[in-house]
Amino acid sequence: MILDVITYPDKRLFEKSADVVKFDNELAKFLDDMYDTMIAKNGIGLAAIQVGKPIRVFIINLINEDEVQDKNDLLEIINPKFISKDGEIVYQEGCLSVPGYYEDVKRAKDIKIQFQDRFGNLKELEADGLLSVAIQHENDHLDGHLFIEKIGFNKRKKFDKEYKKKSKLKPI
Ligand code: QAP
Ligand code: CO
Repeated sequence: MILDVITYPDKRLFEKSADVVKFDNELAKFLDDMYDTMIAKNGIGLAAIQVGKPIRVFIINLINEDEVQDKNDLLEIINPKFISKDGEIVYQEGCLSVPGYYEDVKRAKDIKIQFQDRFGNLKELEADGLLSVAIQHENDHLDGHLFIEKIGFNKRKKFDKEYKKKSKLKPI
């Protein structure tokens, strides 16, 4: 089932999500719906709060070397905790909740996280490059943060002005 994606400036995007405690069929169904939604909207990452559910869950499905978005590469990350962050990387980010806007964001280059899978099993993952960026971007959603909070002051001013103009033109 494809869910509606909440867009900026919806206040729910600024709420902190709560830990998952029940690893049941309802969670499994929700993760499947998140995947369908991310694919339908042409995304590579999606956090639960973006579809209105304030739980510490996100999914990431990057494009591989053959330029295919393979479901076998799907990552389902629940209750993530950062173990380490090192170095710096600048990457041009976008977000399904801020459609049509892309800007450079500086983040840690190398990260290590601990998380749970859909069954509640504890896992560890080391990442760099785009996967590291995607994990940090999605983890920010769990704490109520968007990438537009990490762009410079002047870029943010310009964004607010342009985005307001755009939403005035949008039909309801
Ligand atoms: C987060 O972003 C991310 O504006 C996932 O019109 C960002 O899937 C991961 C999208 C940067 C890694 C690097 C955005 C689709 C998708 C749009 C997305 C749009 C259509 C964004
Ligand atoms: Co996002």
